[in-house]
Amino acid sequence: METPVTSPISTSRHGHVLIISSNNPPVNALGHAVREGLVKGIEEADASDEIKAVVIIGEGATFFAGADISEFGTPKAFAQPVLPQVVDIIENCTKPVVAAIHGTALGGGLEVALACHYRVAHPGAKLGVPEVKLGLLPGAGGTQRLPRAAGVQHALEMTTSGNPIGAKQAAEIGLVDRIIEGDLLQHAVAYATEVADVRPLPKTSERTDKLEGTDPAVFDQFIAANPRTFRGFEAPMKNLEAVRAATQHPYGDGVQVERKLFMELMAGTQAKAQQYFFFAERKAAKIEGVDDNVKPREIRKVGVIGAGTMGGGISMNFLQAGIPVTIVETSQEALDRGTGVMLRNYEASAKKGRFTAEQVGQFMGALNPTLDFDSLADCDLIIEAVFEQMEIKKDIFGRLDKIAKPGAILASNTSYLNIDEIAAATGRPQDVVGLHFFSPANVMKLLEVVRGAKTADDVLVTAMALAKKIKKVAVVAGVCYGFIGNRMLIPRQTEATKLLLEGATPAQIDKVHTDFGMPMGPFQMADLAGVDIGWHRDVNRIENIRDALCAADRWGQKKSAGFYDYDEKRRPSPSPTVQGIIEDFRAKAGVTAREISDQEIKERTLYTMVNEGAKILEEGMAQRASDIDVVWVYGYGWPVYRGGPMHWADSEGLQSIVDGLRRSAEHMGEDFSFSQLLLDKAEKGEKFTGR
Ligand code: 3H9
Repeated sequence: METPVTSPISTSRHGHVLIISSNNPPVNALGHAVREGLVKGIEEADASDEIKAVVIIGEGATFFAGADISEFGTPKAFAQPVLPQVVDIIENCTKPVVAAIHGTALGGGLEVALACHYRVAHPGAKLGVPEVKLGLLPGAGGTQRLPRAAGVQHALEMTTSGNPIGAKQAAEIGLVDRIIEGDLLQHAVAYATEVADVRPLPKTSERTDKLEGTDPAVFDQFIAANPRTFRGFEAPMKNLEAVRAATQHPYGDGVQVERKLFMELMAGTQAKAQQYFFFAERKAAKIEGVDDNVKPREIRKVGVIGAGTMGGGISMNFLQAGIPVTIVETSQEALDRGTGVMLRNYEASAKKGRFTAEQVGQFMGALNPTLDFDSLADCDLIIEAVFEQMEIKKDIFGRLDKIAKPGAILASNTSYLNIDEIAAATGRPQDVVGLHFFSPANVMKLLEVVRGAKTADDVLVTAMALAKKIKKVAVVAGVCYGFIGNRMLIPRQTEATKLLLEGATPAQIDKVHTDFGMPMGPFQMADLAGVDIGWHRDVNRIENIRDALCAADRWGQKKSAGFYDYDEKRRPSPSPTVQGIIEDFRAKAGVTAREISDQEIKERTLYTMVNEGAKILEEGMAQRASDIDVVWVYGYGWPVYRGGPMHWADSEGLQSIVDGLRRSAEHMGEDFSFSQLLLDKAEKGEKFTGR
């Protein structure tokens, strides 16, 4: 027996108003069945004399959050009616159609709303066209209707940034006709009744008022004012081109341009990578082997040990999420310095309009700075953020074991050290977990959640839930040196340094990375983070170029000298001193400089990272290849349009990665060994990431 297919779209009548409601959880994505149902709903309205107006509304959490991304690349995406047809059918309805928006009207969802004759919205609603973040552009008339409704400048900002705006701003710029405080459906029906007889029907596609007099120079000015938006990414420029077309052509022709640009983007590798990454990010939240029913522990108060850069940044996350923080230091001076930095950071954000002065007051008011370690006793989660020394950490965890309340989660922010060893310093290893924040911890979105051998499931679940609450993207990592992100930096750093000796310059190596799309190369990163990290002045041994730089007081940007020289505006230039140091080492090692190709740099610094990622996977230190990609995009700025190292390797072809590594193996010597998983997958023609 066939199961009856129920449509996610239902219609009901309220007087003379037809209500078309969509029930397609979780986000009312505009999959094929929804599109079909919407068209049927409009046909019903057109066919009935009784019906004078229509309301389109979403059930559950939201209005339509866009096209169904999981349909992309499948025949369903092209199954009729496609979204461009649906929006035209809505706009051509003979009765006024009102979009009733709550939650989010995103992408195709906003395009549906723009095709409606009127839009009303709940004050908390958000409206936007995030397609650019998926490597696309609004492909259902959005690039043509948006500038007509909101003007060219807003359309450019919204399409190229992908960031949504709130309902209030949407009303100010003409995207929303009325904000509705009370029951959305009831008021939307009343509004529809109010406008039922207004003719002609206001059609956004027919408007030209906001396009008239557009200065053709605005497009170049916009590009010049937003260079970072356009760097490396293909989609922002095509969004801009589509909006420009709205100012040059009548609607029907503009839509043709939009379609062509949309299809070009859809066929490209960037859109594939960015869509892959959308799902990768969401998958990262899922923990293998943990039952869905495991409930998180309640976290009402957080303790942080150490008020340095990390401890302060970590605390800020919780304060902003409304969770009070007790921060502990060993000296009043360190405590005052740490809280002073936090306050200054907040004040700087307030100046930029990110927070109000009142919010800053609330955040700082919820911070309890103290020298009394015992005042951590009532915290539900305590995060240690002190020096990277095992003995110190063990001592702290031993003390915590004595004072923390039963069930409190004890976390370490270590970047490299063994969580199991730290946990063994307590009598409750099940409550111990690694929470590796990235610097600056109040800004960087990544959180590595390090799962110890004995970490309890509910501790992991709590860490993941809390990450979401403080707006981080969390990835589960196993216990190994450097976890996922920093571990993959090691081969890159090793080879980059060796390449200097063999004949490359810091600038050449960095350029290969920045041309690839990374925000900076290995040596720019070293200068930013501090060349002296991990350097022991007291040992006073100069074994490598880094030691020599440190001994010459070249600690990086903070000293205006590192691998590069820096001027007073922190602009780098190649350093003859560094070149001299490199040449000295070369001479001592008896190495003759040779010409190094960019391809070799790529093989030894990027392909080796893929190889290390494969080792991490085969050892079970990451749950899935896509988690590694999430770490690198959010933790180190790997260009999202390349999907992350594992997805990128897949798109290059694993065999070509293996071939490149084989070519460079003789130069890498004993520092390099192949991941068996990489070799196997390459041989079988498999991929790491599936898509
Ligand atoms: C588009 O519209 C193209 C058109 O212009 C042209 C067409 C011709 N499709 O994020 P969450 C899933 S492009 C399919 O955790 P939140 C998501 O995978 C689209 N699935 O929730 C997850 O599944 P699971 C433009 C989607 O509350 C679940 O829903 N629109 C879609 O933190 C919950 O998601 C966008 O780019 C989708 N469109 O945030 C909007 N959206 O539970 C993309 C979500 O299995 N979506 N899912 O892991 C978002 O930004 C956020 O999901 C949203 C909710 C803000 C809506």
